[in-house]
Amino acid sequence: MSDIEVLKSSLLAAIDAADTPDALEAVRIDALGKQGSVSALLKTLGQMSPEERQVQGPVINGLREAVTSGIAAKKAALESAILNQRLATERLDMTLPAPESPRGTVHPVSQVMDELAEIFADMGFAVAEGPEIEDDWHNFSALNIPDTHPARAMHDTFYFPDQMAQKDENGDGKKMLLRTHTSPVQIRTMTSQEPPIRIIAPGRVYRSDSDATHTPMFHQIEGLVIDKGIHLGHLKWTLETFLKAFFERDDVVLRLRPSYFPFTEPSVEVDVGYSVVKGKRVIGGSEGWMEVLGSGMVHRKVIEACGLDPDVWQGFAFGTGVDRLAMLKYGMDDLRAFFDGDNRWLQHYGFNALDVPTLSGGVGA
Ligand code: 2NL
Repeated sequence: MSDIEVLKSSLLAAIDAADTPDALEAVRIDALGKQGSVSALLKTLGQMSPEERQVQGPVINGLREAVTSGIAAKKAALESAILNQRLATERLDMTLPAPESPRGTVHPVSQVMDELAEIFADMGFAVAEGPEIEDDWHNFSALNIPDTHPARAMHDTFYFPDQMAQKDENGDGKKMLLRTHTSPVQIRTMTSQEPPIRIIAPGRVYRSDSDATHTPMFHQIEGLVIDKGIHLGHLKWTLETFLKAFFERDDVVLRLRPSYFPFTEPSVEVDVGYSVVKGKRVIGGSEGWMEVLGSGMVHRKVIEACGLDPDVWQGFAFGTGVDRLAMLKYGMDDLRAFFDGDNRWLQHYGFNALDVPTLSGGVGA
């Protein structure tokens, strides 16, 4: 056997014997590294005569290839053995419960929205949704709030720049804005569906207003009923039934006060009575009054603007802040904390995702 053949069989034996990636790497450095035995042989080729090189070249390169491929094959075998061992010893049973209690919670605003949808579904109301970017016709004009009406200024509207105006059917520019209330959703429902209509429209609304009790984005829910022969009695029954279900008390007392909204006539503001227990206000009784809702009979101009005959169709509407309802029901006192995303607050005030509100279970239980 030539020296090269002896070296080859000893290197292949070393490769075969290497039982860890580290041992194999040591063999590789020994043979193919800068100071390696195979590298040394390759260097001798340079000093050989052309005739000699023609004979030794293929032999030495054959050795290098045999060692290189032997190492690659062994490396793959070692790695798959390690993987198989890990697969056999490490297992993750995806059917086991999470090792720690679930961390996510349902935000109080989402919880209250789900409660409201459940309460109103039971009274035959569907949930309607619409765009948060609106045009000024759906947000204002259709609601009997003309261009010059002070309510437009009162609403602290976020307008988009004029370049972003959309074209209406006549090619006229429509001023675009972030909706200041969810009323445009109800306008869109009235212009696209035949009465009778019974909907609630919950969602985000925007006003350029920010202090301890106002955030530029907040949540509103409005309700709308359009049918024949609807009157204030229907409004009062609906709101009383809703508020008793929401606050989960039969002793909820309502007080209706005359008020003004451009889109309702007459307009009614609704207070609920509270009593003071251990220095804290609780809903129920009538020691004091808290304003919770605005409402009224839909103005005939609004019904007309939606293409309906106000002598045939009448209705009532109401609106209130979801954030405020959540604060009242669950005893939170800082509105701004709602939108901070502070995990400690969410852990404290959040709800279990598996507790879906139901009337039979008590909506907020
Ligand atoms: C409030 C008062 C209110 C309405 C909203 C309404 C919608 C249509 C027609 C007529 Cl399409 N009215 N919505 C009516 C009265 C009051 O909201 O204080 N919201 C926070």
